[in-house]
Amino acid sequence: MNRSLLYPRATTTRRLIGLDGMWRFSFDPESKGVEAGWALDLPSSVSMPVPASFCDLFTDKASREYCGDFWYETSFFVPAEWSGWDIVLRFGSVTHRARIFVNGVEVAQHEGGFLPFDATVTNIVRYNQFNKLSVLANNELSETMLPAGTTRTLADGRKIAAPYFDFYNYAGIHRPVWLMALPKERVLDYSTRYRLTETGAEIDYTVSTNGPHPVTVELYDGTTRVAESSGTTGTLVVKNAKLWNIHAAYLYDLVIRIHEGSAVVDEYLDRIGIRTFEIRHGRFLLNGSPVYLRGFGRHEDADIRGRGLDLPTVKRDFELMKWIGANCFRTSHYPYAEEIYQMADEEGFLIIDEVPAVGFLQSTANFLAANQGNGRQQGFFEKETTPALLKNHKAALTDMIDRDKNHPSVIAWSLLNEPQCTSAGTEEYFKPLFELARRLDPQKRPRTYTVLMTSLPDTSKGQRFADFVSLNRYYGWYVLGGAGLADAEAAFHHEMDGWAKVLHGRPLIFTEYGTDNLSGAHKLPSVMWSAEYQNEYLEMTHAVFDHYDFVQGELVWNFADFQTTEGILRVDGNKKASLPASASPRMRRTSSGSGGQRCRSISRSEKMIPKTAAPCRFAPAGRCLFDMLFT
Ligand code: BDP
Repeated sequence: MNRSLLYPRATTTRRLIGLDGMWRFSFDPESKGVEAGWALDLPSSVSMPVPASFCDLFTDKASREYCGDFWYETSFFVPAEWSGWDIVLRFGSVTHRARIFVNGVEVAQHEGGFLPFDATVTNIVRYNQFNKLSVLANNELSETMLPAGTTRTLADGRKIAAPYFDFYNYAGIHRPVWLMALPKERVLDYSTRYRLTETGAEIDYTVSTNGPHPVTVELYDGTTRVAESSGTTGTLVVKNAKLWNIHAAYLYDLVIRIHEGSAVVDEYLDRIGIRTFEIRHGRFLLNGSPVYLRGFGRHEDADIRGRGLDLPTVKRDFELMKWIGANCFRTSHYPYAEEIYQMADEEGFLIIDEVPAVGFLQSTANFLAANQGNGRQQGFFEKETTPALLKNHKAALTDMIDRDKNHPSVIAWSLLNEPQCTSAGTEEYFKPLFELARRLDPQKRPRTYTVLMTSLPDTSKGQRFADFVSLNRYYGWYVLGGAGLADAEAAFHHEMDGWAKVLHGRPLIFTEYGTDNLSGAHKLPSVMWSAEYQNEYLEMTHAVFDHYDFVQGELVWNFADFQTTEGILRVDGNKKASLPASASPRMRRTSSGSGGQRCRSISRSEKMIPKTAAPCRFAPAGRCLFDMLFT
C-alpha cells in the first residue's frame, strides 16, 4: 500500500540513519537458522562489512564459492522522538533473495538481487533502545529468476552456483541500508516529462501520496525558485531553462510538499535535469540534436568488495570514462546502485538501463552450467518454467522503471541481454514486456534488447519489438578469429547488409564487441590475446561500423576486467579490458556523427595472469568453440 522506491532523503519531515558498517555474518548450509532462532541470536558469526559481497573476503575456496542460505546481523537504535512516525528499513539491494527480521519477527521478504526494497517496522521496534536486525539471504540460482542459472550439488553435499551468465555470482548485502523515520502521510512517488518551448521548458509532473492533503511542487535553481505549481498533477513552466546535456549536466532541485493548513506534513527533495531524448529519422536526439553513443558495457565489479557499492571506485570509473571521452554506458547486466545514476546525472552521462534478464539461452546454459557443450539450439521460452520467469521479469522491470524513471541520465531501457530469440515462444514472451515498459515510463524512452551473434536479421523474432536494435558482435574473436580476420570482416558486412533491410528507419548500436587480452602480451605478427591482435580487431570492427550510416552507437566490451565463474574460456575472469587507452581519440568525439578514431578499453588494474591457450584450441579440429556453444 505504501510501496515507494524513492531514494532515501533527509528533509524537514524525514529522518535517516545509515546502518552501513561492520555487521555479524554466518553461513547456514543446512537452512536451520530460522528454526534454531538465529533471528534473535546469530551463533558462531564472523564480522562482515556492509555493503560488500562476502565472496572475495575469505581466503578459503569453500567460503568464496558458498551457495545457499547466509545470515547478517546488526542492531540499531530508534530515538524516542521518532514515535508517531513510520519507521522503515530500506535495503538498496540484497543478492539474490532476503528475509528480514527485527527483534526476531519477520518483517519482509524480497526476491531479486539488484533492486531496492523496504520493510515497515513501526509496530515492532522498541523506542529509545537497541533493536536487532537480521537478514537471512540466499544466493542460489534457478531458471525462473533474473539472472538465470541453476544450482548443483557436489558429491560432498555442498551446493554450488552454476550461472548461465558470464559474470561472477557475487552475493551479499551489496548496497546501503537505511533506517528511516517517515511521516504517516507522505509522498510515495513522482515522475516528470519534459517539453522544450520557445521560451524555455515545461515539466509535466505527477505526484502520488498516501493521503488526502494538497500537494505543491517547486523547482529551484540554486536558491532561486524558478517555477511552482500545485496539485498531484500539473506543469512547471521554466523560463530560460538550462538544459541537461552530455558532459554539461545542469540539475535543478525539485521540492514536493504535502500541506495540512499551514503545516508541512511531508517534504521530499530530488535533483532533476531538463532534457528530451527521442529517436527521429534513424538518429538519437538529445534536446533535438543528434548524438552518437560512445562508451562501454560495464559491470559492478571491483577487487575485494565484489559487487558491493564502493564510492571511491564509482568516482574513479567516472573520471576514467570522462578522460577517454565516453558519453554513454549500459548497466550490463542488471540495474546498478542508485548512487551511480546520481553521479551520471551530475557528470552528464547517458545510461542504457538493463534489467537482470540474462542467461535466457539454453545452449549457453548447457555449456556454462555443466561445462559441456552439446551443440543443441533449444528454446528458453517454451518451458514449464517460462510463466514463472515472465512474472519475475515483469516484477523486476516494474521496479527498475519505478526506481530510475526520473534520472536525466537514463535514456533507454534494455529488456534482455542475449536471450534466445529465434524460437516459437519468443514473441509471446517479448510482447508483454515491451508493452509494460512503454506503459510504465512516463517519458516513453526507447526500448531495446541485445541481440546474440547467432540471432540474425532474418531469424531474430524479437527485434521487431525494439525501438532501436542493439547488437553484441564478436566477429574476429568468437568466430573467424586469428588469421581468419578478413573472412570475419566479410561475414560481418554480410550480416550488416541484412540488418539494413529490416531496420525500417530505426538506429542500430553495438552494445558489445571486443577481444580478451593477456596483459602485457605483444606479438608481431599478431596472435589472438595480444595487444596487436586487439588493435587489428578494433580497426576492422570500426571500419565496418563506419560503413553504415544507421550505426549510431558503439559501446565496447568491457570498461574494466571483471570476475566470472572459473572455466576454460576465462583466465581469472573476463579480460576484455586489458589495454590502456593512451591512443583513443576516437571516443573523444562526443557529439554527433560517426567516424574518426575509436577507443580501446581501460585497465583499472594490471594483473599478472598465466599463459593459456587460445579458446579455439579446445574445440574439435576445424570447429570454433563459439560454434559448439551457440549453434
Ligand atoms: C556476451 C555477453 C557478456 C559476455 C561477453 C563475452 O553478453 O555477458 O561477458 O559476451 O563473451 O555474450 O565477453
